[in-house]
Amino acid sequence: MTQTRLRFVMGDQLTRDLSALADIDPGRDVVLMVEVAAEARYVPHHQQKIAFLLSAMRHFAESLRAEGIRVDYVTLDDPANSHSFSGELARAVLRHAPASIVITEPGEWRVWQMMRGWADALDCPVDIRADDRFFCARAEFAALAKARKTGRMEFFYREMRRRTGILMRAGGPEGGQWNFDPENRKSLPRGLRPPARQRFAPDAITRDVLTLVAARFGDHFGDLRPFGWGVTRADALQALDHFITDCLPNFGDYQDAMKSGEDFLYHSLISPYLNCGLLTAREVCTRAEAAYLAGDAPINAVEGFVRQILGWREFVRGVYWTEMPGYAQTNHLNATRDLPALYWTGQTPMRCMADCIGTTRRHAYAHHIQRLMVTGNFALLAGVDPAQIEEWYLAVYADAYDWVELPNVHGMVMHADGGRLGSKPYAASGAYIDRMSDYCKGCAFDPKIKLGARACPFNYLYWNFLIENAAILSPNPRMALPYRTLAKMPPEQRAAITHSAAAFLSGLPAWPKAAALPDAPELT
Ligand code: FAD
Ligand code: DLZ
Ligand code: SF4
Repeated sequence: MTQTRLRFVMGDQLTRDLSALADIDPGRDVVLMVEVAAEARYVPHHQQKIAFLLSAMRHFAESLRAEGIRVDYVTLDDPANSHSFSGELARAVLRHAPASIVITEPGEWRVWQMMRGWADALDCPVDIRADDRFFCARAEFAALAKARKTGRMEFFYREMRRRTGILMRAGGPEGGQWNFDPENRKSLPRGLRPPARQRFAPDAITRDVLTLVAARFGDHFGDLRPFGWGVTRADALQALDHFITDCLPNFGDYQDAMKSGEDFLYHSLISPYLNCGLLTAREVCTRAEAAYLAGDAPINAVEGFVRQILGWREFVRGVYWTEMPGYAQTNHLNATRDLPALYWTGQTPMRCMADCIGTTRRHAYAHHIQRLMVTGNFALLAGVDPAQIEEWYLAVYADAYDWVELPNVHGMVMHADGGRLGSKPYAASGAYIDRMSDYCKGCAFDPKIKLGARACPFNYLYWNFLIENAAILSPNPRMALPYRTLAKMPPEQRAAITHSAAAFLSGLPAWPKAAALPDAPELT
């Protein structure tokens, strides 16, 4: 009899076309899937994130079995479970004595390091295959980097448009320009209600998982219930349909808007599905392009959406794999402050922070501008240690894996990479949040006041950040404008800013002290 090949599929590889499942022979091969506590605990993942992944894994295993494929599935409550990938592979090798182990390369450097030791440790050949679910292969990005075509996201993105033909017409960009971002910065007009979002009622498998997660990880951050994420490919396709029909037409206009009580606005909510493999980037971009070609969504919306996936998502992955492991080690702005407890408690009188952390707690989700311009901006201005804020982002979002979280936080938010990802830090004062949201109305602080007890902390923290980092940031031509303004400030004003910031920051560890989290909005 021909010897078994063991096909090892991890939780973010739930794609039937995965390279590790190509050429599978149901008569000979076994798929191995393992639920292990190490993956839930290497950072303390949000309870909904763990439940989402475990339920999606169990449903994926069912769908393979329905095809007649043998699946060896180790559950979290299996008494013999060693609770690590390496330990479970070792046990599976003893069970199946395979001729080889077939795997798709992982999404995280941490697992990549483990994986490279498996052939020797298990004394079994390991066939590691490329993850071809991305538009740009790791080697292709490295080659583009050598050819100096990956310096900035925008040029990489244009190259990807040309290579894929997505949103291209007669060799040029559809709509006559590559980027419609300037049209995509509207705040939400009063009276415009975003559509109710589709959520998925837990089935028996998900209900079992919810019970398991509550018992084992009930001490982790985040509400476990209500749980509304889809957990199958059919669910994910339904969520995509709903987005394309009901939200995409307005996605561009209100991409940067924030509103309390509106956790999702017109965003797609598909990142957890994309990142665990239930949707592919190609099908998502194709669907959005088709909506544009059919006249169902305007170009600013469709281009804005495609840019996030074909541009940003591919770009951050490329940067991650070409720059790791050194990428995670840099700390360009020498930031060292401990992560304030308010990130876990959500208790703060700053309404914007309380709202964004509340959304995160309720859904294991916050949209991009909340992550970038509220919780991210605050960590940047407060000088939080990059490693600590990175761990928070990796733990709390259902879509977070190191390859995508790290460049966004280390690079885009914290500028800890010295500008590899973005040419300048996205630092902003309270005026930005006031313009793009309704958070400031009803906040204990006032975005128009610059100093003093009622001043919005983002105001003096912003100028203090510029003062503290002047030696590093002022030579950057893209920072010339704020540094010119700073240069015109009288010394006593600068001293007052420094004083207010120091007083605020030294009081931060004493928070939480006020403001309960906002009530959950209704989900339908
Ligand atoms: P939409 O707004 O509908 O966008 C569509 C899709 O574009 C997303 O699903 C996502 O796949 C992609 N996308 C958009 N922006 C980015 C980006 N900057 N990088 C990569 N992909 C992008 N995204 C993650 O998938 N995982 C993370 O761990 C993650 N961490 C982030 C941390 C910070 C500090 C910031 C600023 C952004 C982070 N992002 C992350 C990017 C982005 O915020 C999320 O992809 C997005 O909010 C997911 O919600 P959505 O599906 O509704 O996205
Ligand atoms: C995030 C996660 C969690 C919580 N649990 C598991 C698990 O039990 N089994 C599994 O295969 N994957 C899990 N994952 C996703 C992994 O962390 C992810 O596949 C790796 O980080 C990829 O590099
Ligand atoms: Fe946030 Fe400042 Fe506005 Fe309050 S005033 S909501 S702290 S930006």
